[in-house]
Amino acid sequence: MTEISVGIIMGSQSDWPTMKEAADILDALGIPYEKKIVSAHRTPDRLWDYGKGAVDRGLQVIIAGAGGAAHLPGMMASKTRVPVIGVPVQTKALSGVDSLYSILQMPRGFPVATMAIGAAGACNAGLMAAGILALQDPELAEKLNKWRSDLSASIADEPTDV
Ligand code: RP5
Repeated sequence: MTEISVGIIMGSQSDWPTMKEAADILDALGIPYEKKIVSAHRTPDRLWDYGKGAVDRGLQVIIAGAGGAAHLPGMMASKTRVPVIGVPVQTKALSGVDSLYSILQMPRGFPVATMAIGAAGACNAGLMAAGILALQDPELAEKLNKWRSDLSASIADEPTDV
């Protein structure tokens, strides 16, 4: 796999520590991606251009993370038919419940596949993107199967005092 098939976009530099969890999964599975800051509010023209060009540039999945008034994933879903996976970034003021509700409650017709709040959601967004791509890519499917069984194998039978 050499072509960039996944776009990771986020509303701010401050989202990167969270969104890096998605990038780490894609790195681990050898999936090429790009990462961009695209803010629905601060750079709306950038959002528009990104959505407009997504299909022609060969993107197959977009992972979009934002916090607070988190309009980026939904606006991106309005602009492109490329599937959008939304990551609600945890916020200081409202712990990310604001982000979650902003991303989750899309109107009929324009879905965003919304993950959990924060780092676990970003990690799962990477895995969800991998699962989508693996449907058409047997080599990636094998890698994803191994990643999953390695995770299962790493879980202890019994808890210990730590
Ligand atoms: C949102 O506002 C971003 O996605 C970020 O989560 C939040 C805060 O942004 P900064 O003020 O840290 O740049 O647009």
